[in-house]
Amino acid sequence: MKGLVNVVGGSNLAQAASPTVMTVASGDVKKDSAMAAPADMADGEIRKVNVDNKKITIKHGEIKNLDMPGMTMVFQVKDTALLSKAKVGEKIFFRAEKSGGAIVVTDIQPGR
Ligand SMILES: [Cu+2]
Repeated sequence: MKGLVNVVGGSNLAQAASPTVMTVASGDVKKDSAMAAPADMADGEIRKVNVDNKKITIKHGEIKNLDMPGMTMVFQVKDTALLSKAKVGEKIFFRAEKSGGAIVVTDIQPGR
């Protein structure tokens, strides 16, 4: 037989095509530059900051993980440090979670 060309030279494809699995790492999205809101974060605008009481008032959009429509409301914050950089009027992305019957903001990122 003539004309048969062996093109199966190796198995490089297997390596080149190894899929990148997208995982949502909860708790550490800080390093991502925020071109868009991370899937588990809501957008909002800071209306009031109360460092002494660890509270923040946010006019927020839909919070999908809490099944909450947009509104203006007061949140507890997990850590006062989150408030140190918070400014009234600032657009943010934030993460809110239910914790012991309260809704607690666990992360705040600069928004657009
Ligand atoms: Cu709300």
